[in-house]
Formats: sequence, C-alpha cells, structure tokens
Amino acid sequence: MSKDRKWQLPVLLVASVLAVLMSLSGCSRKDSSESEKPAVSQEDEATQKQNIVIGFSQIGAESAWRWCNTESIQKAAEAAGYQIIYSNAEQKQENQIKAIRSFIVYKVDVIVFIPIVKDGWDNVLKEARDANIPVIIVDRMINTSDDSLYAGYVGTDSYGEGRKAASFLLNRYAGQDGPFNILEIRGTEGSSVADGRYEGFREGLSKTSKFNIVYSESGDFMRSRGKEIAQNLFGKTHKLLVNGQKIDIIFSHNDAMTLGLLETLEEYGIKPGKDVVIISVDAEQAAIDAVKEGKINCVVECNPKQGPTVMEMVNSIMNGWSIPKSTYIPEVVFHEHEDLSQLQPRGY
Ligand code: GZL
Repeated sequence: MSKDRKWQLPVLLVASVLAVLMSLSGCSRKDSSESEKPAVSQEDEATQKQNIVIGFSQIGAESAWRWCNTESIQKAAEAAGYQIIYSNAEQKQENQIKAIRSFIVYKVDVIVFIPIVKDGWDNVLKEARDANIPVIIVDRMINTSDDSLYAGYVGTDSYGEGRKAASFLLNRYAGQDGPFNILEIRGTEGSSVADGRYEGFREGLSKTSKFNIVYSESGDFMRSRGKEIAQNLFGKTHKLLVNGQKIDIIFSHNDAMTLGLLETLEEYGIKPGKDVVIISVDAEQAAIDAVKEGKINCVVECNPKQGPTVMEMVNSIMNGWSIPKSTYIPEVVFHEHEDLSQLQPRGY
C-alpha cells in the first residue's frame, strides 16, 4: 500500500480533526445526499471504491504470523481499491477500543478488527452498530450473546488446531503404553485462539490415559516468553524435568514461543525433536525449516493470509449483501514423516 494511504497517525486525533472540519463544512464523510445514489459508470465505480474507507484495528506485531496477517489485509485492501486507517493496538485492548471509537467518529464504511481477547467488546460494538457501521471480526473471536454486533467472522479453527496436535501424538505413540508427560506453553490468556487450542488439545487426548499434561503456562505468543519459560523450568538442571517429572513432549501454541524455547533447549545441550517431541502451531518458514532439521516434530498450520477473504466480505457488505456469520480459512498439518522439500516458501 502506498505510504500516503496507510495512515498510522494517532487515529483518534486524525479522525476527530477530520470529523470537526467536515461538520464545520456542513457535510460529514457520509452525508444524507448519498442515499439517493445515481447510476454510476465503471470509472465512477472505481472512484467510489477509492472512497470506501476501512477502519482496521490490529492487535500488534507480536509474531511473524501477526506481521503476515497485517500485510495480507493491507495488500488485499489495496488490491480491492479500498483505503485503510490502520491502528496497531500494541497488545492492549483499551487501544483497540479507542481505535474503534475513532473509526466511528470518522464514519468509516466498515470496521475490521482482531480482538486480542474474547471479552469486553459489547459496549463499543453497540456504538458501532448504532452508528450503522458494519463490523467484521477477523482471526480471533469474541464472547457475546448478541451476534447482531458483528456482520461476520473470518478466521481459523483454533479448536481444530488443538485437536490436530493431539491426533499427531495419538498416531506417533500408537502401540506405546506411556505414561508420557506433556509441557504446554499457551498463547495469550483470555484469547479465543489460546482457549481453542487448549480445549481442542485436551479433547483430542481424552481418548487415552497415557498422556499427562503436567505443566501449563502462558507465553503470550511471544518468542521472548517462550525462551524465558524454558530458562525458568530447565535452567538449573539443564534436564527435561518439571517438578521432578520427566518431560517427553512440549506443545507450544505458536511458532514464536517454540523458536524461543528451541534456542534455550539447545543452549542446555538438549536436542529438541529427539530428546523431547515438539509440537507447534502457525507454520511460519522458520518452523517448517526446523521440521526439516528434525528439531520440531509437528507444526499445525494456522493461516494468517486472511486478507483476500476479508475483502470479499467487505465487497459483499458494500453491495448490500449479507455475509456468512463464520468463514474459516483452510489449514493443514506438517510433520516429521513427510517430505517437505517441495513445499512452497511460506512467505513469512
Ligand atoms: C492465531 C493468531 C495467533 C497466532 C500467533 O489465529 O491469533 O496470534 O497463532 C499470533 O502467532 O500471535
């Protein structure tokens, strides 16, 4: 997207100033005369598209996955001819709420937002609904009893990702009695994706009693926290022991934390993928490379390239069509027993 159109100024300030200037000039971004729209030519339609503004509230930039997700949405908007007001919440829900309020002040056409956590969105989404601004929730989901607060959701199936991680273990340890002890490093507390992976993983393992999740801690999807957790748990003994129990498997909710963990294990002379089975989620290039090197045994894909699907939804809404309440992006599993040499570069 050209620099001049990717607005990253303090959104509230920009939006408030624009709203004041427009009200002084006797017209807002969308005045009532727009309701009697004349028939338009093709170039007018392109110009009209240019006038469509999307308010985009992104969580932050905590992982390569997130960077790719942001770029996918911005590039898809540019390709569709839409303008985006982009706000990076820097991992804070209050910043997302402020950004959504500024989008309302500016009277954007659509709000696209990725809720960092599940709870606490009803009030600001009611304000968007009262302002007749449709909302598309992307990637992570919210907890609400009122599904009129959003037009639709585009994302990935985190519960299914947890189950896929579990089924890899069921297959890998088929015919072995166990018990096998698992360390879990979870994603952001209260996020729908960490909860989905947590629940799907346990549900998938419930078919047998040979797996014990002996320790679970949140690493907030951050590489630094993955490293820190490994240091705190294994730094004293340099052995795969937690509270005296041997760790056979580590399930990490995203590649960023996994890569931090791997660094620390190798510093301690522990061979990830051999001394301990490693399962991760996302499938960024570095994790795929680690599978090829035998350092990660399984990576469950979580696809960040949601931009084109999101823009299809924006286009439908702009044409007055309804959109599906949930749209899932396809995703697969990569593991140690397959040839990944021909795999296309992941792009992030
Ligand atoms: C998953 C997404 C998660 C990724 C992490 O849908 O929300 O957030 O798995 C990212 O890498 O930080």
